[in-house]
Amino acid sequence: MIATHNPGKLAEMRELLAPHGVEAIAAGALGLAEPEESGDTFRANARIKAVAAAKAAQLPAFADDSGLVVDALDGAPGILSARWAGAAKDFTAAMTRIERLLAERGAKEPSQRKAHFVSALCVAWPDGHIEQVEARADGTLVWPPRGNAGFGYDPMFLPDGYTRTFGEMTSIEKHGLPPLGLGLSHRARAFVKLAEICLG
Ligand code: ITT
Repeated sequence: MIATHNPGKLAEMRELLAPHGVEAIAAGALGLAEPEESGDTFRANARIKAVAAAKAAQLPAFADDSGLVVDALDGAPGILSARWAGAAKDFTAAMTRIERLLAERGAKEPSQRKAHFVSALCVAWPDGHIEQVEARADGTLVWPPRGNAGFGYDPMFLPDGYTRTFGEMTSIEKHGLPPLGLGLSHRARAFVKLAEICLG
C-alpha cells in the first residue's frame, strides 16, 4: 500500500511502481489515519508513516517524506514543507512566504536562491522489516511561479540544467525513469535506489 494522503505524491509513487508490475492501494482508500510526523528528519518521518501503515493494514507499506530545503533560509521549510501550506494546503501562500523571506534577505540573484528537494522513502513490512533510502534534486527558486503541473512547490523550482520549472514539466519529464524519462526528481532518484534493494 502507498502510505500517503497527498494526491500529488500518490500519483507519482503509483507511476514509479507501475513499470515493476506492483499494484498499490492508497492509505486514504483504506481509511487509515495519518500518524503524527514527530521525527526531526525526513528519514524518521518516512519511517513513522510506513511503519504505522504496515501495522494498521497488515500490508507492505511504501511512504515518502519530502520537502523543499532553501539554502538562504537556513534549510526552511524543510521537514515543515507541508505545514507551511497550512490546513487549507495553500501552496501559493507557502511559496509567497518563501519569496517574502528571500526578498527580506535581498536574495535576488540565482546564486542566492539555491534550494533542493529531498525525498526519503521507506518500505515497511508487517513483520517489522524496513528499507530506507533518500535522494535530492538541486535547483534554483524562481519568481513568479511558473506552470500548473505537479504539486506543492513545483512551480517555483527550476532544476539545475533545465529552463523549465517542475511545474512546467510533464510527469514523465519530472519523474519518469529510463527509458521514458531521465529520473530527474528527488523522488525518482530515491526510487531508483529503493527499487535496486526491493524490486531487483
Ligand atoms: P503525506 O505525509 O500524507 O505523504 P504530506 O503532503 O503531508 O503527505 P510531507 O509531510 O512529506 O507530505 O510534506 C512534503 C511537502 O513537501 C509536500 O506537501 C509538498 O508541498 C512538498 N513537496 C514534496 N515533494 C514535492 C514535489 O515533488 N514537488 C513539489 N512539492 C513537493
